[in-house]
Amino acid sequence: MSEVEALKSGLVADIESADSLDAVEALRVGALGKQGVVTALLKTLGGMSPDERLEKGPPIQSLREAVTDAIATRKAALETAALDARLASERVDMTLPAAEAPQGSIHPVSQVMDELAEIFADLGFTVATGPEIEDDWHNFTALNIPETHPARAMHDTFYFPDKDAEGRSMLLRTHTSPVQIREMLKHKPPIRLVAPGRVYRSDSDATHTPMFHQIEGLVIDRDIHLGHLKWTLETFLKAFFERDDVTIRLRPSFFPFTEPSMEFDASYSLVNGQRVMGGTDGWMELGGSGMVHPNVIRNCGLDPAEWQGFAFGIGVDRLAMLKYGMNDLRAFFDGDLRWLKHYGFSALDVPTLSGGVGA
Ligand code: FA5
Repeated sequence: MSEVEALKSGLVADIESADSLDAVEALRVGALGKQGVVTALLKTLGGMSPDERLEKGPPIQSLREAVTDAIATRKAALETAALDARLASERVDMTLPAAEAPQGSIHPVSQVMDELAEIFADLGFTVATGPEIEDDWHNFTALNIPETHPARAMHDTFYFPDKDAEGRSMLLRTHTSPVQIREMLKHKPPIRLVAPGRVYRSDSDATHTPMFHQIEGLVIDRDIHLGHLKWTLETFLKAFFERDDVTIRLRPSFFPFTEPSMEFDASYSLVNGQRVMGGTDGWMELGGSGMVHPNVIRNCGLDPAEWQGFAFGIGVDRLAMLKYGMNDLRAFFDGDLRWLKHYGFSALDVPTLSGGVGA
């Protein structure tokens, strides 16, 4: 056997028996590295005559190829074995009891959103959604708030600096009311829906946060009147707070998209500094409501002489505060795990009307 043949079988045997990726790497450097034995042999080719190179070149090239292939094969085998070992050691037994796993909890806002959907579904309402990045027309103009209307100033809007591709001013929606417009344009009445979601305003104190949640309600049909609105709000609040003695106060108000308009408040009492539903210590504003303005119905291509309706918008975070006795809205968004552990809900507490919405 020639010297090159002997070197080849020795190196290939060493590589095949290497027991770690580090050992393969050391063999690679020793053979193919700058100072490696195979590299040294390859370098000798340059000083050979053409005849000598024709004779000695092929065995040296074959040595290089054999060593390179052996390294690649061994490396792949060792990597596969390492992955198999890792997969075996990190296997999770899905049949273990849940108590063994770390437990998360449901945020009160998510819980309340589920409770609201459950109550309104029982009253025959569907659930609709709309975009949080909204255009000026859906958020304001179509809702009977033209560009010069002073009501725009009430909303502390976050505008985007640039217009979109179609030249529209874009903003973070300030309320869920634009979903009314989107749904009336999409579906023919009768309409009976709720639209829960995030809304944004430049506003911050104990009862106001820059991002908060609202749920919109919209009913459009023939012969709808204020009595339907009052019954719906009362029935909903009684189911939500799970008590029949819930007191509501309706106050005349103004929203450009409803006529007449009213705000509704719920009474609370202070127990150890916490606001708890019921009692006479104060009124907490929950939302706005009214009969849908004829201009809004017209803006959606419907005839207000034929179709009437009512709408309401409720602050979901405030509902959660009142029901679960929290006094600072800002804590909802602090991401403090201790707060969540105290107020959070088990993932298995799914609200149902038969089991209790606040279960
Ligand atoms: C509205 O947003 C109207 N779109 C509601 C409406 C809908 C009226 C349909 C008529 C018909 P208002 O700005 O009052 O109205 O907000 C409604 C509720 O959201 C308030 O009553 C309050 O509960 C809640 N809210 C308002 N601003 C904040 C805030 N910064 N943080 C938390 N909750 C807020």
